[in-house]
Amino acid sequence: MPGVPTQEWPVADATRYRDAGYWQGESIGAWLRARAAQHAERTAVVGGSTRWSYARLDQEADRVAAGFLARGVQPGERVVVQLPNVPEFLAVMLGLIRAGIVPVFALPAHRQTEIDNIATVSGAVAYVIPAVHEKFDYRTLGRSLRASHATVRHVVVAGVVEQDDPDLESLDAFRGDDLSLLIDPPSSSVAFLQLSGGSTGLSKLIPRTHDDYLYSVRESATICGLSPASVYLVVLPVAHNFPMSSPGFLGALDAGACIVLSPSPAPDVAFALIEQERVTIAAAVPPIALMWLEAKAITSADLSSLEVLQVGGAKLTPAIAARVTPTLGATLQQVFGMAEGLVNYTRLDDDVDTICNTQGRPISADDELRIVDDDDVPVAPGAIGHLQTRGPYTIRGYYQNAAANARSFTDDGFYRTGDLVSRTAAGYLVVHGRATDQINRGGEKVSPEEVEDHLVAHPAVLDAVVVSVPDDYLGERSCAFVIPRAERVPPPVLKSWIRNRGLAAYKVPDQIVFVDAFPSTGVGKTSRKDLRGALRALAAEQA
Ligand code: J2J
Repeated sequence: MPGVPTQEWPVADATRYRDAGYWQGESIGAWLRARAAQHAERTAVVGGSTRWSYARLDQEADRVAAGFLARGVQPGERVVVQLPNVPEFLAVMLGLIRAGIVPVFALPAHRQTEIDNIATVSGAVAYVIPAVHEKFDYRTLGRSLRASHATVRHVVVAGVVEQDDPDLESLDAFRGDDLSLLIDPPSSSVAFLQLSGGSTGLSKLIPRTHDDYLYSVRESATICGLSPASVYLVVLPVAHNFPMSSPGFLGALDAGACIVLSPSPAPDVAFALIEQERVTIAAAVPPIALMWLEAKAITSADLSSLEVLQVGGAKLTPAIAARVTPTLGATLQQVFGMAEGLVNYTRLDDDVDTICNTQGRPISADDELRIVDDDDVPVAPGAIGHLQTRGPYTIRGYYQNAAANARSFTDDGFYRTGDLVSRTAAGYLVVHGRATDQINRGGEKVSPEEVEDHLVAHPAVLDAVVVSVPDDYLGERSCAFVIPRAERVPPPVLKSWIRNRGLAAYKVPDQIVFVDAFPSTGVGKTSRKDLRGALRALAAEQA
């Protein structure tokens, strides 16, 4: 079976996970088929004017699977998928996975630099895009990817394609009816590649198997109380791991529930959908939760159907957490997860104190957690340390990236999350920050190195250091300290120059501060890390 080679779980652990019933030997394609048989006529997904039943979604996935195979895309090959919150995303994702073709999920915010990099690292043979979304024409990205990557054989547009455009093909040409080429992939194979938030500039790809992902999805659906009566609202980008799997739209499908795709998290859009579709559960990052809390006072929308608001992706402050239930009437669920695997939830019946002040506890009794000091030695119970984890749905290594694997995993297979946490006596985690320099901008992860590399490429910039500064709304925002060569380029010019380098807008520094020199950190040769620490302190003082 062609497949994506990956850092596998050791045989003893894999056997244990199978024997425990975590890994059930079912592919995601077969799982969808079974859900469709069980719930055929129920509504699976609502997006725009489209409503698909479970039977229809299953059929749409079949058509994509058949179409890509008929066009010569082989099982095991990778396809970059960059689609917004539209039903076609589900058809393409589930169709490719059913065919054993491996989707690689990009976010709609990604631009040429990120897409080039993702295509290179994954060795993609095709790229699926919308025509235009949020006023951005993805077809220009598609053409440039075709021009720069000889290995990309198809750019597939879910939307309008001009007749005579030689570089672009319509998704309709990748829909078929002939399922004779379809072979159910092994459940132990890699179903798709997720993107890591990343603390360095280059994308790290996260290989998730059918077995391990379905386990986390099933358990999450149970923990979050999903049933056929649930209606799950997707307001975050649908390709992100949180709305995909915690319990996400896959958890909704597992339960026979209905998925509602919102084109935007803006209160006017999302609240209207909550009222119309009687949404029962939604997942947000802290800035969206805060925006909803503020908007509740002035909306006339009926939000009474909302039973659970999940918040995760970045730290939710206890003060904002405490406002959720009194304001929205919904139970708050904090979710601390990562695309690499481990997900923690507060439970719906936890007491208010636990819900407001912790980031939850793991899904599985077999999630192994270690909290250690800088030398990997466990800290005293209750003390703050680095979180390391290993378990039935946490990867043992990134996709083809030996250097990152040596850094990010211990010799005994624990993933170094980079998060600083403590654990309560009841086993709940509290997140205190990150040990790495990664900036968590309201749930969107920014690598300082990546932005610095682009800044110093500007002819007027001698050196640049990017750090996080506390922000009431985002939690953290980014600030670039720049040493100019001679003239100071106005910050807006520098910002648009960064954007024009083909970088996602959320990576453009929120603030640019010119300095003549960086502070001395008093430790001889200054490391970037020390420098960032000193500048973070300086920025906090000035704020
Ligand atoms: C503090 N930091 C958090 C939280 C994530 C569910 C939920 C979130 C993600 C996600 C996910 C946090 N409080 N509640 O994949 O399935 C930070 C941590 C973590 C990193 C992972 C899911 N929830 N974080 O956010 O891969 O630093 O996944 O290591 O994007 O986000 O980011 P990502």
